[in-house]
Amino acid sequence: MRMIDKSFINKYQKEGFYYGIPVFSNSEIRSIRSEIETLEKKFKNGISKNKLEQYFRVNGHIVIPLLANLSKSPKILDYIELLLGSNILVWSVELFIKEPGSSKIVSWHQDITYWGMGETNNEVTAWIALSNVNIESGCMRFIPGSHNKKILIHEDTFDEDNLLSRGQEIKGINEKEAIYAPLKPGEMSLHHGKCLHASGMNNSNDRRIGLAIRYVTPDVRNKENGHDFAMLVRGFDDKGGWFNFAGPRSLFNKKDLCFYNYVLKYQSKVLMAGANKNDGMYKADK
Ligand SMILES: O=C(O)CCC(=O)C(=O)O
Repeated sequence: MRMIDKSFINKYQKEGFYYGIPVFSNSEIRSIRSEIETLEKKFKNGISKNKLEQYFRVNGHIVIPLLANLSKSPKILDYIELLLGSNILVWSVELFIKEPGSSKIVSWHQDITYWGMGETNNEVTAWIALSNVNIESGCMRFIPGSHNKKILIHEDTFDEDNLLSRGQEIKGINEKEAIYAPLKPGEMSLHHGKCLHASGMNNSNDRRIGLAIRYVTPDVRNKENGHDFAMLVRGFDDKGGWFNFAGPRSLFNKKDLCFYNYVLKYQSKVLMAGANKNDGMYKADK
């Protein structure tokens, strides 16, 4: 493992988030962004029945080698290991894209509310900026210490401008307590699954692109389904609670696309439980 300034650990544990960790150089970020934008051009008409956005927003690591490989990057994993220990799995990889001037937002929420993992401390999101992500372009903001709270009540809004799967929202947050977490291209933030966070519109002239990778340990259990799917990226998993998979064979490989649909159906039972509609990214008959 590289030498890492470990002072972030205490702050992360106290506040539930940490931001501004440099992980990728400008040239690495330019190349990652260009690969993503090449995919957008190539698959502008979608992949079979789905829009490309489906695979960007949900479980991209199952079908897009670029996203799976990024989630295995030692530059990220060395930090995750300091928080979660040496056995690490990837549960989900997602791109959060806001076009310039778009009205897309993310409402106040706690990530693990609908994930079926209970109130675990053994889940961390690494969020990497693939563009300049500042207050103007709609960076995340967090409520320090909120990861120590229970899971709060979320209301489904299904608002079209909300990037979350159910438009879920916690009402009554005191915005004055929020800390903005701007990131330069290539920088990473880390947040705990119960830390309250949100993000605003992109009022800048550039796209705002963030890559969210959800890491878990072998001990985390899906309490609803009993099991869930994850990709082992460091160490080993001898706990039997995750169906481990190896990652994509190739870009949008047919077998991986079938597996993608299987996982989506399986997860949608938990992630959309209790919702009065399911016609978005977890639509079960995809
Ligand atoms: O990209 C955003 O603004 C929000 C992302 C988010 O909520 C998350 O990664 O948990």
